[in-house]
Amino acid sequence: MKIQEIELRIIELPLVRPFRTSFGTQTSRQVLMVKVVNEKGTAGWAECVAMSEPLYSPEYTYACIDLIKRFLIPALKKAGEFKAEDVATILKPYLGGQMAKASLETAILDAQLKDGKVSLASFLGATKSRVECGVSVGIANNLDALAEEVKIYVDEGYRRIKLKIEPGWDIQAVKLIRDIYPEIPLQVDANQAYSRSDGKHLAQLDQFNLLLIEQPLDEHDILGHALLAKEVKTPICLDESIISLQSAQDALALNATTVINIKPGRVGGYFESVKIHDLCVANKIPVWCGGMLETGIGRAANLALAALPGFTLPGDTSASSRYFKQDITTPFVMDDGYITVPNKPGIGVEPDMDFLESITTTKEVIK
Ligand code: NPG
Repeated sequence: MKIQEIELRIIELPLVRPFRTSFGTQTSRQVLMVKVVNEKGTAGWAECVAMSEPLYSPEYTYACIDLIKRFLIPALKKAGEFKAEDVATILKPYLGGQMAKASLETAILDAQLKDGKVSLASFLGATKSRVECGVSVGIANNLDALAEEVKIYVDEGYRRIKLKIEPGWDIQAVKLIRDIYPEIPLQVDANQAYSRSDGKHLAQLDQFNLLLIEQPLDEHDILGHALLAKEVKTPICLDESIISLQSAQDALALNATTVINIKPGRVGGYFESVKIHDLCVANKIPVWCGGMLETGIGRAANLALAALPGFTLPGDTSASSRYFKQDITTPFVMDDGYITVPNKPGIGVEPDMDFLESITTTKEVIK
């Protein structure tokens, strides 16, 4: 394909309730939407999962826009004609920027698959038509509020609960939810909030039969995670540390992780995600699909990935209503704890343009 034009648009979507993690509280989701139009006039869509501030990863919305405009689009234009499969190689000289790169690659892939009339799910090798849904529960104001929020999700049918934790909001919160729901699949996510000396403290979580502890330590501290894995019995799962196939290989070789959360934006796209999936399948490492408060555009693509056979744990692939009163696509609805994987060509969904325009804060078209 050849690029005819690229539209970069920032939207601001309010969240149904504040989402607090160890790195901050979000009340709305700022999203960079990327639309790529190819030489046939076919439009492909993707969203960039970077947040408005560099709190979860070094990338943030305006840095992504700068990278995309200043370096990535010119590199693609210089390449002339290419396929989605070539995008990562074309952009490789520019270091980092996985989220920005993933958004371009995915929009290009969406257009390519639409032209070829192939769904992203079948293109990636999906074997499931629906995927099991988990939900991520933010840090609450108090234990009563936590129990109340978890009850809403359990009643809605979510099949796995993930509690956000940080020092001061961990053992008691987990004990409370485990006491109320002795059987429910439960896991925790620290977003790097602990340090190497917290091993004994975190080992107290072993009594609650958790599926995993996600990213307890700094993203660069692979050795620390390997040491921690010797102190706690609960499986360690890396998220922020896994930014590529190489980092997944290293973390596995060093026994720093026994479960991996794959987020396509964090690793530079869906091709890299499938490579990590395949590595994990070959090593009998369970994987699950993470979430970054995606709109229906990003959610659709994540569902396609989560339908691959190695995704044996429920992901953060919640219904649209978990985060948004109104989504920018037809909302993803959960039925009996599952969401149906889109099967139309490309990512399988289109934005509602009227609604998209109404929540757009900036927009520019690059020819
Ligand atoms: O369901 O989309 C979702 C959110 C799941 O907890 C979730 N995401 O650390 O994994 C995370 C966290 C996150 C959200 C990270 C937003 C970065 C931005």
